[in-house]
Amino acid sequence: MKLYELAMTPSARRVNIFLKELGLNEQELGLERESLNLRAGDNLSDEFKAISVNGRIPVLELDDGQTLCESVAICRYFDEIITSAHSLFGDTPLEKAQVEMWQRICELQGLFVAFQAFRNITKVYEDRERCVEAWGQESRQRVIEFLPTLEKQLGQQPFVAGQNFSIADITAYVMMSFIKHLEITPSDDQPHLTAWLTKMEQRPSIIAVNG
Ligand SMILES: N[C@@H](CCC(=O)N[C@@H](CS)C(=O)NCC(=O)O)C(=O)O
Repeated sequence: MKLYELAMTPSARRVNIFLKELGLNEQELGLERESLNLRAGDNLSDEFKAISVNGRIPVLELDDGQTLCESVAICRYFDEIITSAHSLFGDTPLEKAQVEMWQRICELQGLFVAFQAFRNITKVYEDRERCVEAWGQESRQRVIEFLPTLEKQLGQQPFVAGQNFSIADITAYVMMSFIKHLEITPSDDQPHLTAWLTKMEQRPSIIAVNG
């Protein structure tokens, strides 16, 4: 198996934190890694596009040549092939639905909006997409306006999707660490979000990935 990635990017970080949480032995699993230089356009080549439907990293290439893109799909694959007492996608029917709900909320209203803000404000990928500064600024504002949703939830539950750490925490944490690049941090009236962030930064999986 080979994971195409760029370790510092948010989408690769989602997969890498997930893998650390699973605690699997990458050597035993035969997991190799290949790092791409995205800014130089390694992912724009015909060769890469042939293995990545969305043209982005991360991509997991299986031993039989089949490939998976989309970070959550890759996490789900690892979750299914590894035997563990608890799934980061939830265990009971209700927990699974709650994790799915919060995962989608954090992704659709948080992380992807932050991506739009960063890409359109910094124009980092203007060699490959049209950038709209005003859309970037609007997206940045929408991220700020999403944080109270997390603050409210974390005031009622220890983790984003409820009582247990889940993939929703990984998505929310990756978003919170990424938005520092947009000069967004929790405000003084968001103590639960701040405390949860500190708790996340103490998790061995996150310490390992943050290096
Ligand atoms: N929804 C995708 C997003 C993947 C994505 O946006 N990857 C970025 C790095 S975080 C990328 O490859 N960017 C290069 C480009 O846009 O050309 C996922 O979760 O895997």
